Amino acid sequence: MVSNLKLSTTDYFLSDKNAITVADRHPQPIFPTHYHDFDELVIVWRGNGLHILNDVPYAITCGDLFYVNARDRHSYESANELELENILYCRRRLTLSADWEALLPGEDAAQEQRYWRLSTPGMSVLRREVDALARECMKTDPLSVLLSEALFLQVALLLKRFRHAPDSPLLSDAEQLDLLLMALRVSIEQPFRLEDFCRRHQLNARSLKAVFKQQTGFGVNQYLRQLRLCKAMDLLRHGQQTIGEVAARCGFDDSNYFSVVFNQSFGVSPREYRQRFQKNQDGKKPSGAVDSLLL
Ligand code: RM4
Ligand code: NI
Repeated sequence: MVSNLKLSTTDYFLSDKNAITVADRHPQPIFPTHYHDFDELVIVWRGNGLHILNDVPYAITCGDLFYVNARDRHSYESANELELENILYCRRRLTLSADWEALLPGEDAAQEQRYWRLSTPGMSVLRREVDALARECMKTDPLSVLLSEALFLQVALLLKRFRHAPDSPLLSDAEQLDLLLMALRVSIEQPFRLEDFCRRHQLNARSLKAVFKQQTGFGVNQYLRQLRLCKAMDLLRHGQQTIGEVAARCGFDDSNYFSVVFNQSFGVSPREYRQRFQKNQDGKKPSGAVDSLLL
């Protein structure tokens, strides 16, 4: 069934000079199939719904980005607390010289060029920029019209910076680092293989290693060893486990090897280390700390 509902520029734009208008849809209700004589960018902030674009269904939620062209047909068939921003724009009114075609996939673009994902840090940057654009679009004087266009150009560029194809988890260096640091913390007890981790998250091991070294000053295994030894120190200071148990809790399956590594790092054996911190049987005070990590 072909829908003939057409939305017109005259109903949505402030004047015939304004090239952009920001329509917030907080919430976006269900909306029948339609097309427009303007183009629109859709940024989904929260909630979920079913978006049908050119007969292709998309289960949408926060971080989804659509480039909808004037002649594309789309509808919102269901909506649950769906909140989105519609940035409506009129290509023929854009006056700044920029490669708009490359920035905003046009009529000839493939369907895959119309749907992207935004990273979370990208979303927070964009919220601010879209708000500024929304305010500027509310005015009709020539300066504001031009400034709206400049802000729109900025939004279009930022979308390109922060978007990624839906099936590629393009995480920033900082996000990759956070993910790895978290994974290492929960791997104190179990073996950790960077290659497996990278395969699971589709990351490049070589570049992640370089970022890790640059930001922490450690190699990944060196850092993991320090986490494990720290945990061992804590257990030896405060716990009652045997040395074998401590070794196992810190990811060493061989307690002799654990003792060698511990000794190399602190110059004392785990047993001696414990004695320095825990009261002797006869109630004597502990004799003092070995603090410096000789890593
Ligand atoms: C509707 C819906 C449509 C958009 C119009 C302007 O609520 O979001 O997609 O074209 O607003
Ligand atoms: Ni629309």
